[in-house]
Amino acid sequence: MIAFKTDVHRCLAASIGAVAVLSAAGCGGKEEAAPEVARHGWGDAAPVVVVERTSGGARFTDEVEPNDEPGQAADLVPPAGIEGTFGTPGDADLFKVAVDRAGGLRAVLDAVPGVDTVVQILDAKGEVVVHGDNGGANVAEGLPNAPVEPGTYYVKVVEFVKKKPKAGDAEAAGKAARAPAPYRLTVTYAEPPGIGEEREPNGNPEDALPLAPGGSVEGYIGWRRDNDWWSVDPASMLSLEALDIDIASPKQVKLTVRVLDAKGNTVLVREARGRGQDLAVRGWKASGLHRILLSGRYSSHDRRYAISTRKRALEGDDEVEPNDAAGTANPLAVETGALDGKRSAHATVGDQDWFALPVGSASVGYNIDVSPSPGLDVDAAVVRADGTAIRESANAASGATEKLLSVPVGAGERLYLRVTPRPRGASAAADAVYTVRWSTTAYTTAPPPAPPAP
Ligand SMILES: [Ca+2]
Ligand SMILES: [Ca+2]
Ligand SMILES: [Ca+2]
Ligand SMILES: [Ca+2]
Repeated sequence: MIAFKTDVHRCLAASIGAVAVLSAAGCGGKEEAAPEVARHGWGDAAPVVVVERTSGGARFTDEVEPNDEPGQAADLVPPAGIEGTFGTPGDADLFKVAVDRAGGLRAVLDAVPGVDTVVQILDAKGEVVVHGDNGGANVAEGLPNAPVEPGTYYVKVVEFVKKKPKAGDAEAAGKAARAPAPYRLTVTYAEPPGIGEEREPNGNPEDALPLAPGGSVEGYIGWRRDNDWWSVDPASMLSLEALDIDIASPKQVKLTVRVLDAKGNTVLVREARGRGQDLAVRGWKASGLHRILLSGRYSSHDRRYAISTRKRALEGDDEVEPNDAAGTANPLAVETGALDGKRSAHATVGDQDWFALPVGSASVGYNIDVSPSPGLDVDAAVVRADGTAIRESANAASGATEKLLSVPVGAGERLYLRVTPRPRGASAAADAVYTVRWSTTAYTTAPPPAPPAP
């Protein structure tokens, strides 16, 4: 039987089996290129006639069912495209790729109206190598640079359905039914990475690619649980220099960045509060090799993140990161024995700063002011090493100074000033700063003065 059809996307017929599909004029084809008719034998299936169209160097062919299992998958030679159809809800379509080089495979499934889709790359055994699921219905899915070696792989596109109706359950099948949904899939080899671009696989610390202090790199959070490792060796930095790190986020991804020391201990974490939020670390200073692990919720096949770093000469009272816990606290007093002083610090997304109050041989009181830049809202507290607060100040107004007055510190007692940016407004800005001013006063355990009436 020969079925004559033009554009499967407009003149869709559900009868694409092991039958022929031939292009003809008259139904508003979306590809203007003159179709070329070829005869293909796909696996053990009967030979079929397919219409070949081209777009951007990729040749498009029509999907042929059944193709839900690796053994049924039609061959696909990149660069190539498929025009297919999600037939029954939860339909899976597999295409077999004989990869001829080590590098990256790129697969992009255009947005399908009303259908939530997933794209995967499977290895020769049918195991999932990477899983792309960035969003719900009407969202393009893709994998920018799935790591491959020469050999057999499968590209799998599937409609995500919460619960596939059981075979024979006519009622459930009726509820889940929808019109056949055409789709367009493109599979190409990714461009080889240039200098400063990630090279997959880089999902393990030993695969970390170098990020030179003062340099920049780019990469994709390209699929679910894509972890990208970078290594930073601060050996080339001067003793008074620290690194400012900016991470520009793709708008689809909710990023997390971790800095780990050579032993694999996490020394610093910054987590975006939503998709597309940029991250920053200010004044990072370390000795020895460290690694940066970038990961994210959701992914992007078409937009890269960028990590850029800049060396900065520290002033004497500048904060040094990491200082997000008691164990890494900066000293509150820059000069030993001082009775008052000042510190300057940055408050970036997900940041917390700890400053250790001097341990004295006599009991003393502390007055501490924390003054944020306009638009920044911080909370300040004097706390023990375990985080329990001795005194807190949480003025809700942005840019308002937090005051901690006559905080008693006993002889030999170790306490900390903890500054936490509030998760709102300009607290997120990479250049939000605050100043800490402190002085000593008489030791008293009397309750602090009552706050002014609102
Ligand atoms: Ca199928
Ligand atoms: Ca990646
Ligand atoms: Ca800070
Ligand atoms: Ca900090």
